[in-house]
Amino acid sequence: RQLIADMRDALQHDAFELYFQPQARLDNQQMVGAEVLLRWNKDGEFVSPGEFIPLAESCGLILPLGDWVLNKACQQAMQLFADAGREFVVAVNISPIQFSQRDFLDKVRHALQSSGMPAHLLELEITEGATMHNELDTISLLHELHDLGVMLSIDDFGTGYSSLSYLSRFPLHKLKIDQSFVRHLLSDPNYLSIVHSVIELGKSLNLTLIAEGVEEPKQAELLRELGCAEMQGYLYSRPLPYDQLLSFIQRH
Ligand code: G
Ligand code: G
Ligand code: MN
Ligand code: NA
Repeated sequence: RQLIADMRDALQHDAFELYFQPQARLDNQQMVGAEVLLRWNKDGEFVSPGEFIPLAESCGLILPLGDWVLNKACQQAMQLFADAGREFVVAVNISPIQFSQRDFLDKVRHALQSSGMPAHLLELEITEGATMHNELDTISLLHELHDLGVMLSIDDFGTGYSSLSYLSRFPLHKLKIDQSFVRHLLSDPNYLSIVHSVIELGKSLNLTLIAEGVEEPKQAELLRELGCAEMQGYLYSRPLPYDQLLSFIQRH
């Protein structure tokens, strides 16, 4: 496909850009982190990662692209901390294909070392399911990443089909409650029950909970009452390019 060739070209010519979506504590609205979201400006138009990430995964380009994102995220994070005069956690999405490579740990170590990024400020978002089919390898890799000091979160929590038993065996820090649950939180009691249960589960396992896709103040209020610690969504901020993130931080 032409789009694959265009992607290779874009990677060589720096046409990808990182956006950052701020994350906040629900009790005091303080910004605690930001998720890195990849953007591709293709001839003046943005192509959605929902479209090009699966394509990059299907042709292997996700590996050099994922490396680029990881390194760029650490470099820009260090620059942001300097420009903003404060530090926060920066979360990077990791494709299951990256995660299943033997040299993934080395890649992470390299990104930290070459940027000077402190490990505890880097969060890796992995998804349930695909990463977990080879459980023993997954567990040992997660422990090595944990020992390196990085934060580990489960993205889109609740949408995969893996058994929940991995939660007790993986050295995780955070669960990201998928936005599909948050979207129906106020209108559908079944979703309220699910979110309530996920929060209780996370709390009992000592995991930080962050709700994704929070768009309305009433959703934030209910999530806070239910015991969810953090939020991410349009209510707090859209994903922002570097300069806008910097002014967002300076305003908050
Ligand atoms: O930013 P947006 O909501 O359009 O992202 C759509 C999807 O693309 C989300 O599932 C998000 O996790 C994924 N995505 C965005 N940036 C990256 C990235 O750098 N790496 C990977 N693997 N996925 C990403
Ligand atoms: O799969 P992942 O959770 O990484 O995807 C995050 C995606 O969700 C990004 O593409 C981001 O643009 C999108 N997003 C972030 N906040 C909101 C929100 O409040 N509402 C909606 N509809 N999408 C959001
Ligand atoms: Mn994510
Ligand atoms: Na998600």
